[in-house]
Formats: sequence, C-alpha cells, structure tokens
Amino acid sequence: MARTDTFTRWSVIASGEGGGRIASQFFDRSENPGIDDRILVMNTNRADLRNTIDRMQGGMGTDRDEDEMMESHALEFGSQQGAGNFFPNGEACAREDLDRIVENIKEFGTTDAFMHVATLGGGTGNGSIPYVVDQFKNGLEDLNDNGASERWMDSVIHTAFGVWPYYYEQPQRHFNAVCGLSRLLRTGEGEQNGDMVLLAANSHLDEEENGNGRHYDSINDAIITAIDLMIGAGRETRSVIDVKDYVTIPSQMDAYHFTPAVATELNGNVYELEYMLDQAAENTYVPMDVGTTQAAYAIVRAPESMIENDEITEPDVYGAFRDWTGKHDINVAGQASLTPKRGRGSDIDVLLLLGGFDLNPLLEHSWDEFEMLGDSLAGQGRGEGDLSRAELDRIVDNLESYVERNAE
Ligand SMILES: Nc1nc2c(ncn2[C@@H]2O[C@H](COP(=O)(O)OP(=O)(O)OP(=O)(O)O)[C@@H](O)[C@H]2O)c(=O)[nH]1
Ligand SMILES: [Mg+2]
Repeated sequence: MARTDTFTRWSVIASGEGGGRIASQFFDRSENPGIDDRILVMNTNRADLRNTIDRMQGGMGTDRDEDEMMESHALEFGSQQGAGNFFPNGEACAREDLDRIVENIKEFGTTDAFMHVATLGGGTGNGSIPYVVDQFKNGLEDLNDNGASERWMDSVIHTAFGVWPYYYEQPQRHFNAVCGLSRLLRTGEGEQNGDMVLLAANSHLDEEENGNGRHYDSINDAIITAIDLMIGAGRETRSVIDVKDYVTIPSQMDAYHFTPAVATELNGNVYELEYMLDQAAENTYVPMDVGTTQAAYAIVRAPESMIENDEITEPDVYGAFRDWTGKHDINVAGQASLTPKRGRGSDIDVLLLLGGFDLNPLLEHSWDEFEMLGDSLAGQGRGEGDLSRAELDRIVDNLESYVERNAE
C-alpha cells in the first residue's frame, strides 16, 4: 500500500464530447497506474454523456452498470443542453455548476495532479476546462468546506490537454481553438493558467484528414499513449521525472506549452537510442520546428528485463538525450529518464515532451478564420454566455504576448 502514497495520484477531468471520448479510452484498459478510476467526464448534454458512458462500460467488462458509471464518473452541468459550439456558453455552464463539479472531484480523495482534457474546437469542453482550471487554482477559497487553514487545491498541479480542430473545419471551430489556447495559457488577469498546456492537432495526427470516427480513435490512442508515458515516468523507481519537474522550469521561463512526440515499439536490439529520439521527434503532435524547443523531457520506457540485464541503462539514456539535444542545437532546460514496463522482449517506447516552441506553425492554420469571426462574435450574447469586445481583446492580447515571447 505504501506505493500508492509515494507516487503521484493523478485525476482526469474531461469535458465535452471529444474530451470525453479521449478520457473514455482509459477505461478500455485493465489498469491505469497513477489514475486508477479517478476519471470524471462532464458534458452539458445528457445524450452525449450517455454515449460516453456506454463507451466506457464497453471497456470495463460486465460488472459495472450504466447507472453506477453515470453516478461515479459522469456529470451533466449547466442548465442548457449543449453550448451551441460557442465557448462562452460552455464557460457559463461551468460557472453555474462549479460547486457540483467540485463535489464530484472531492469524491476522488487526494489528488496531486490533474489532467484536464478538452477539444479546442468545440464550445463545451473548450469553454469549461480553462475556467475550471482557473477556479481550481485561483478561485476556490469560498468553496472550501470548513475554512481550514490549507486551501484545498494548494500545491496541486494542473496540466491540460487541448486538441486542435482539423484545419478544414468551419471557422467557428478555429475561433474557439485560438480563444481556448489563450485561456488555457492565461487567466483573464493575464497570469499563467494551466501549469502545463499540452497540445495535439487532429490534422497533424491524421494525414488523411477525413475526421470520421475511426480516425478519432487512432488520434485518441496516440493522445492516451503520450499521457500514459508521461504519467508512468513518475511511478516507477530509477530516475523518476515527475510532474513537478515538468512544470517548474517551463513556468519560470513563461514557456509552458508542450507537444508530445512519440515513437513506440522500437526494437532495442537494433536501434541506437539517439535514433529512437529522432524517431519520436519526427512524430510531434502539432506542426512545429523542433529547433525552436525551449524545454525538453525524454522518457524512455523499456522492458524490465532489459533494464535488469543492463541492456539499457540510465547513463545510456542521459547520454543519448544530451547528444540528441546537441545535434538539434537546442540548448534547453531538460531531463531524461528511463522507466520500466512489465515483461520481457526488446520493444522500447520513447516520449519527448517538447515545450516552449514557436506556436506560429500551428496558429497559421487558424488565425485568418479567427480574425474573420472575431468582429461578428464579440458583443453578441448567444444563450447564457456572452463575449464582450473587451474580453475578446484581452484573450487576443494574452495569446499574442505569450506567442511573441516564444517565437523565434
Ligand atoms: N481528437 C479528437 N477530436 C475530436 C473528437 N471528437 C471531436 N473532436 C474535435 O473536436 C471539435 C468539436 O468539439 P466537441 O468535442 O464535439 O465539442 P464539445 O466540447 O462537446 O462542445 P459543443 O460545441 O458544445 O458540442 C472538432 O474540432 C472535432 O474535430 C475526438 O474524439 N477526438
Ligand atoms: Mg458537444
């Protein structure tokens, strides 16, 4: 039992349909070290929520009934059915029901770190998640039960995973995405919001770009694989890199957006580690220039038996990482770690978390649509949510100043 106390306890909060679909994949597996079943999926729309729960049930075997899953892992929030693909509505719904969201999260018991998950093209997840992160970090004083001396969420780390829309999607999705990225990065006051903001772009991960359900599945798999590797590195012995290590320096540098870059099942008897890092770097989850990276973490996961037999060692991994960063001329804050996976064989998985890179290659795909829509959407209340010109201007300023600092 001591183990569970020592290792980081993660919780996953997903909001909106795509976010829920991603989180539901955790339930397809027999175990989720680090997360267990601390997973909450939220939606403004009850039918969507039922669909997500059906999917989760499918993965959990026969012993969980739908009502129990709805009770313990799902939350319908807000008084509207849906957010009409307009993010201020998603935010308004979360504001309406913040206390219920908090109650649900408290059921998880103590948590060291959250992974918040949303697609950025929609209104529900993208509207609510940045707000929830901000409230959990900065706004919950009056929600503390008993006025206890310690604030409930102090020292808890909030990472967020945002998914960029397909490039061909309608302008409103891109409008939402640009606003969502800004709001994940910065609060309304222009302070840091998420402790770490991870990004993946649908078009970048799905070259065929046809966005049907099957493709979502493979994109979502890739996202889960990255989260899994990231969380796993904080669980086992050896050189543990944990979430505190990921967030501290990038936050100090004001460069805390990241993309995963992953290569899995590489034959460790055949390939050099440095080549494996290169393979991962070729598979970043957003379009980016690796040379603009300002912070990088490498997690190499190898079969226990390889590590025990010294076929792969920590010094090997450090050395390869040093050579790799040197070769790309990225003089970065960084760290590497070797983490075991069960079993034998020689398959090695590599995750690079690349941070602080120039965001323009991603934003390029959305900026025109964003600007085109901004004027018509600001000042218009649609449903509960409202977006004033001043709010939109602040969202734009926050993102522009963050991006400028981190551009070439
Ligand atoms: N990677 C991935 N992207 C998804 C998935 N489902 C939807 N998306 C993308 O997410 C965006 C739509 O967001 P949804 O998640 O459907 O929206 P929502 O959060 O439910 O918000 P509403 O607009 O209020 O319905 C589009 O850009 C889709 O391409 C998914 O399962 N995986
Ligand atoms: Mg929806």
